[in-house]
Amino acid sequence: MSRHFGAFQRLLPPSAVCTDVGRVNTSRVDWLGQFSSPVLPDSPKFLLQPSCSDEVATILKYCHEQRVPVVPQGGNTGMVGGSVPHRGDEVVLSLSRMNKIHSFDPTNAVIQCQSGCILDNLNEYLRPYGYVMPLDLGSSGSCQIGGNVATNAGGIRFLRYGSLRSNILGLKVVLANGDTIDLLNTLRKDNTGYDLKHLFIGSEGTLGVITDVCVATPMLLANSVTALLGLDYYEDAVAALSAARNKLGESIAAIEYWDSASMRISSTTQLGLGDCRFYLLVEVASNMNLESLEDRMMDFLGMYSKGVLATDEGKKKSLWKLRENIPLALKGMNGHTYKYDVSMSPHLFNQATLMVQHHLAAEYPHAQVFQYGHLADGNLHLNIWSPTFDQEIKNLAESTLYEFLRLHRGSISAEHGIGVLKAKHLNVSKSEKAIATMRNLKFLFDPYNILNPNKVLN
Ligand code: FAD
Ligand code: S2G
Ligand code: ZN
Repeated sequence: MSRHFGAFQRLLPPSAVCTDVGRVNTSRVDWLGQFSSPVLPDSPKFLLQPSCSDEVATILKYCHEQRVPVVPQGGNTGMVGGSVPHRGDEVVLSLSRMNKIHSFDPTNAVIQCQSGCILDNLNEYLRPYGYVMPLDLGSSGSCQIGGNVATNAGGIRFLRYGSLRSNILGLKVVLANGDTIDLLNTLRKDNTGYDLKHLFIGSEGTLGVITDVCVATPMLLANSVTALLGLDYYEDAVAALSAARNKLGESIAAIEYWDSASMRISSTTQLGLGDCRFYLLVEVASNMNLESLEDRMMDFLGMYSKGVLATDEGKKKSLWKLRENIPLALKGMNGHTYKYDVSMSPHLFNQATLMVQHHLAAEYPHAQVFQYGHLADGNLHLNIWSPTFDQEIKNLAESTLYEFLRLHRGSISAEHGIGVLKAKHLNVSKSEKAIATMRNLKFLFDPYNILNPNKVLN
């Protein structure tokens, strides 16, 4: 790899080649600490951090010619091992220095920026204009819009603003051979041939490197009210989903749920809800005055015996913290967490969880199962914890859960993507023909398989 190091030094400005050991080492391990690569004798001891799409094009042109594998990396908060080297010979191409905001058009409500912009920073930039980004994730402090687009990230605002995919108006992408495709445009409507941007949204760095994005931005709403319900049966949570739609309609901003096991690790504070089996967080947001919004929520809450209402920012934040703490608490538990981000009908979440729990209980009584997620999106986050990693637990959990998904035509990945973690299981949710077509696309865009090899398609 040292000959390539010399070449990159010749091809790029010094600031684009990073040899800081700490930075290089952290770039090779994911947020969970579950994916990293073997350190080979010729594993790169540097990472590339270009400042613009031209430098990305220079890098990929060279890597294509020299068959050097590349891992595009945003905030490195991905959950499926897609953002770090897997074999050990890959060069990390970090987009972190590409964090410039090009423009915001308040008439069209469209922001144009480089892909290394951190999600929180974009929200901060938009707030004075009265707009927000159309997604929000627990990782918003470090995930980048380029990584969000590459994973078609979901998050807690999916219910309100739809998929990130539906809010992307344009992209600039550099292909594996160094060609740049400029699909940037701020038009809301543009039916001119195949909509190529959609091939790159959710492609997890395997078809091209996204360098710039155009995103439609929704208005920042004046008022919001948050409520937390305590429920004794899962079926009540699903029923509350329909009741919320009837009572709260278009003002619903988010609906998240979690079980008592998740609550136990997320918080110690008593909320006065007593012991509940499930929790449902419901948030409404609108430009209507706060009193009317509060009345609407009270009307909904009145249907339940255990609920708390929050209108002031501090109280709303503390209710959201209960949900956002769950992944952080899981990561903090000494042991191993097996994460399953899956899609199915909301009716089935608890059944799927109990089935996995039942299959594990006999042989692995120490394994703990947690269920939480984006209820209205049909997106279950089923997590299992055990004191140490156990391949048998992983195999048993996967065979049970993926069989359930096959039976109920669910998806093995709702929002986190496939990465390395699920590449072998794509056929649970996609037909052989569909996978073969994906392979043809991959070959068309990246014939030498230099872009994120072993990710998505194993
Ligand atoms: P990275 O992790 O760096 O990369 C992710 C993938 O995209 C990799 O395959 C990488 O190669 C590719 N990639 C990155 N940048 C580019 C680029 N510019 N061009 C091409 N490919 C690129 N995800 C959700 O969907 N919903 C959630 O609610 C959610 N909550 C989270 C909460 C926490 C606490 C954490 C740690 C993560 C959460 N995530 C969630 C997962 C993660 O934050 C998202 O997948 C996010 O979109 C990843 O963005 P990133 O910039 O960190 O990308
Ligand atoms: C979430 C990310 C973290 C996890 O919290 O909504 O998408 O634990 C997840 O899976
Ligand atoms: Zn999620």
